[in-house]
Amino acid sequence: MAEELKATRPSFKPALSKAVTPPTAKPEQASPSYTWKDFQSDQDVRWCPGCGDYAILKAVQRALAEIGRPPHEHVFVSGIGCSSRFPYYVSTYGLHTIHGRATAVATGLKVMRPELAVWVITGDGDGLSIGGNHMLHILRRNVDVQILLFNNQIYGLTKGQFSPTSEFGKITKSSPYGSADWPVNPAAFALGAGASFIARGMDRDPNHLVGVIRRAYEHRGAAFVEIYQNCNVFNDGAFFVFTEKDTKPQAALFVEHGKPMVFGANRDKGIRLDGLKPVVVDLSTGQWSVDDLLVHDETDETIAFILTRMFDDPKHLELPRPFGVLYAVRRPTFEEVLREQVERTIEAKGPGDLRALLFSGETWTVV
Ligand SMILES: Cc1ncc(C[n+]2csc(CCOP(=O)(O)OP(=O)(O)O)c2C)c(N)n1
Ligand code: SF4
Repeated sequence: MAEELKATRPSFKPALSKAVTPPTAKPEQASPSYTWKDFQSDQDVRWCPGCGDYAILKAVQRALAEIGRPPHEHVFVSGIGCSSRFPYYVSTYGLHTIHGRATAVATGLKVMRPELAVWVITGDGDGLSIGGNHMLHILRRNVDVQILLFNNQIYGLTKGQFSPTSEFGKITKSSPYGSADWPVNPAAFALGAGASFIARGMDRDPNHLVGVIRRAYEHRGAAFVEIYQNCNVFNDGAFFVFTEKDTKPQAALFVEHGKPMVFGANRDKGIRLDGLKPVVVDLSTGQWSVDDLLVHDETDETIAFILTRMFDDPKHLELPRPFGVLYAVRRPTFEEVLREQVERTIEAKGPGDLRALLFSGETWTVV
């Protein structure tokens, strides 16, 4: 397998001078025909029956089949949590690392092996609590890695303590009188951290999720995908208002680049801007038409700000919750910048000599 990896390693030539206008997408892959089963491992899946993780696993396997790269060119890196068991269940390379540190390991891997597709699988606890600091840095550095954050608003693996995304007042075993924490808004956090790609999907809409995962893969740079995942054991129904048939049309807004923001059971509602404030308008009264609505532009940071801030309490929704690609812009990746810097320095100063460097100053012998 190691030989196969070496054989597929292309020469890496970053073109930084074109950093402002290069394509946002990765080059097309030759697409041998894979099915999702080619990405299924022989391991017993140890999630609780009914866990939303199963649907996400299947959606990722379907997306990998559509992407068409051979399994040995993908690496899944995870931290700790139920969701972080993921690398065992995909037949690709994988690393099950330590709590909150998948992003740090993935950064090192991508810098050294930029030709590999590197994925991070993390939970809301793993990625935003103990790993929040590392998440900030992978996003601002724009390492070309796909980050799939499974948000179930709870610690699943450790049996139901509140997490950084749990709602204010959440009663759990570790917050018997209600959590006093204001929750992290993951998409807004990603935008604030300087992410170049932000999207949201849900376990219960796998077709949409496959599309979002593919878009994340095609993006060059850190792609942050928040996925609503039902933990049916410790936090059942946390997202049902957005995912279930009867409430989803009113509660979820599916955004598409270049399209007006329409939602509702009969596509009879829309989002209009009042100054910079998004408001819901009724398209059935004749007062407003589709032409009055906000048109989604993935590259517009102000629109991204508005969309990520549409984060009402699900019990008292005024605005729908947006799903899809909220933001996508191209800027140089960390590994491109680093590699160009190394190449330029080697050109100017020669390849360097680590031993000579280590012995270049004063040295001591410790006895
Ligand atoms: C250093 C360290 N601190 C705490 C833990 C305990 N721990 C394991 S998983 C986890 C949180 C998991 O929650 P989340 O990331 O939301 O994943 P889920 O299990 O819900 O998928 C915690 C606190 C640990 N394993 N290591
Ligand atoms: S505890 Fe929750 S998140 Fe973990 S496997 Fe069970 S249902 Fe899934």
